[in-house]
Amino acid sequence: MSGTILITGATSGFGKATARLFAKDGWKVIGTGRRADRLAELGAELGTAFHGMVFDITDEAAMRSQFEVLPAEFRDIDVLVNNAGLALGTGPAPQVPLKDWQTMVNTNITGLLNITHHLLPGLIERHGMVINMSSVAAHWPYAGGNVYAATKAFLRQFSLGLRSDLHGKGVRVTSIEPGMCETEFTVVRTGGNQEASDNLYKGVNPIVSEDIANTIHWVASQPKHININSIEMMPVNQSFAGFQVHRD
Ligand code: NDP
Ligand code: 8X3
Repeated sequence: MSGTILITGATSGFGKATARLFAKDGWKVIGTGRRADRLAELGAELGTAFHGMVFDITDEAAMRSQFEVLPAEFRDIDVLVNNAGLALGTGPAPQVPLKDWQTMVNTNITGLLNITHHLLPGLIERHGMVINMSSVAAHWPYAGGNVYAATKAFLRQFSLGLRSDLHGKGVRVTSIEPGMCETEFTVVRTGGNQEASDNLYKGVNPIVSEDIANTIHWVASQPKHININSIEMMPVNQSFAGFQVHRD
């Protein structure tokens, strides 16, 4: 199977690896992100199979204007991968600036909803697919996860709700829920601290972006009558711990 796939957040990590894999497999790939230079590099690498769209996903008007100038050969989008997102901060809730909470909600939820709403009519027409990048954080609370984890729980539930509402329309929806994966995620989360990121993943043998790209490709390659509802995945070296108990 091949077609046209739009991947938000294709300048780095999961999105970039997914763009590469699908282009290699003969798909037309639209990649989005704020960093124009990264999209231009990817365009130079992938050639005419790739179209870059530069916009901040929190800016609805900018997103819409990019679709107005989308070349005709990329307009029939079959698969939307809602991947752009971020966490800000690892501290407990009372220490997190309100602005960081707002940025996470605006990016991970509002931006994702705007683009999904914009593309849904075409996805319904073409019996397409939506793949949302949630997280293990949607299921497993951890200290410092607060609003980031809540945005990812929203994504999982939105995916399931979308499936219900699109019942009978032939549109497939999947929530992918990965654990620790070494990308720019922790560098962004820690405000640019590469050392903190290196330390977090040291010895973990974490998921890598290509693993996620393979998972997305597998989901998109299922026969038309199969919907993968959700996939939770972790590195073998990550698992669960117990509750914390405070004693007075
Ligand atoms: P990266 O930081 O490597 O990539 C994030 C991508 O999101 C970039 O392409 C970035 O593009 C884009 N993005 C962020 N904010 C905006 C914005 N305001 N407007 C447009 N694009 C934006 O992280 P990952 O690849 O790891 O993360 C991808 C997704 O996977 C995220 O939603 C993350 O929450 C989720 N995830 C990550 C896990 C991990 O351990 N790494 C585990 C589970 C889920 P640009 O900066 O150019 O705008
Ligand atoms: C990112 C995975 O475990 O850092 O969503 O929250 S985790």
